[in-house]
Amino acid sequence: MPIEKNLIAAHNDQLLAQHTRRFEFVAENIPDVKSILEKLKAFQIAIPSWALGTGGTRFGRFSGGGEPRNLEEKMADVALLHKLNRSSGAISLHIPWDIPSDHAKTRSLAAEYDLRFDAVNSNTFQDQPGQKHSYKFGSLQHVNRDVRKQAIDHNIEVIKQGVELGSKSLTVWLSDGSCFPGQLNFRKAFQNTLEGLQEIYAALPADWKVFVEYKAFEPNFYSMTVGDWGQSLLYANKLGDQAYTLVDLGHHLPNANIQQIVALLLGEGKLGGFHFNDSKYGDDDLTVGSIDPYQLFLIFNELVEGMDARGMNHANDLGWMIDASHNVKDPLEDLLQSVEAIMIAYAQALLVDTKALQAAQEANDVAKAQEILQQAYRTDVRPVVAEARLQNEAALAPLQLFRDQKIREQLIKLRGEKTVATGL
Ligand SMILES: [Mn+2]
Repeated sequence: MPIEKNLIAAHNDQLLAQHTRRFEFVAENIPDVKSILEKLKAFQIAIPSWALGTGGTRFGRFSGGGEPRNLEEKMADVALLHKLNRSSGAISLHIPWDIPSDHAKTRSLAAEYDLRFDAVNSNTFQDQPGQKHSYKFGSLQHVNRDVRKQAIDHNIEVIKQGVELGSKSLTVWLSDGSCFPGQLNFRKAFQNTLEGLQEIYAALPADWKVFVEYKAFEPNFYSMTVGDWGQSLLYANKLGDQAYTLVDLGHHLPNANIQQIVALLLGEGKLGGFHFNDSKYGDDDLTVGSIDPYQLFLIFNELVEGMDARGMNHANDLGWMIDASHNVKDPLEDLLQSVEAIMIAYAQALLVDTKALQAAQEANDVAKAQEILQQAYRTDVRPVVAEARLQNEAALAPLQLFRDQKIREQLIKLRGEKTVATGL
């Protein structure tokens, strides 16, 4: 269900005068606004194939209408988001929920939509129909070699699927761990997992990366075998140069200083990818920036500072993805809000007067350092982000256009009132 270019142009025409006034007002005080706009225009955030349906909790799922029923429709939804904001030019597939039946066809559809394939994701946290061994007691950590082998083979299969699509990375998130004291020998679980990851690593093409994602708790509640960034970094260091840690914002214990974790991982050259979401209590999978936009800004401040220090390309050198579910919102509206929140935090981080901040730090001028950060954070950069969209021929106000065009209603007409996307 494509949105025509002329609809976007008409929408922009309507908002242009107001936008120009707002943009000129803020741009006047940003000396390098042109280079910030170029960075914003280049920045792309991958949409995971599982985020396009209404998510659920352990207790229930209340599907919305017009959800995508297959991979082609999921790609169409991402294409729609990308048309609206030109910042969602990648899709991240989850295997086995989204195994392409025809790779050439899937690739050409992606090219038509101007989408690339971001990291592919394996799944050893569920048992699939017909699966020989159960992951009830873990996958790569499992005491039984046959179960571990099955999990390794699955990950290698996911790499093969990714190669067919032109993806360049594999994300491994393991639900492995234990629910009760005594259930698991921690050291053996770590060793089994490491050996499994080593076999998977050996199957990586030379130009691929593997991301080891960690999570503090859930579904296991006593221990997680990749439970924090330290454990993930241990695996990544032992695996080799193609292995990196992946930071999912929701996978920390409350009040964790994620910005510091990001800074240290970047400093070690071991930060590979990012999963954006927001949370109040744990892995809540809420809309990015909906709970703590200041923390998101502080994280981006470390990302920008750390990437610049290493001469990295902001747009391409890390994997950026949203990883959230939407229990009570339209998934597409939620994703538009999430991308907007990421772009705002990124733009604010680009505004930070780095030289002045470094000088304040060197002088132990704590108050000044805080002023510098908050000066950037409290700047309303929404018109700057909108201007980047305008220059990319996207919509000045994507969510408004989505609603004005009654896109969800059209999707319901097209796909039906009761459709359920594969995923969580
Ligand atoms: Mn994640």
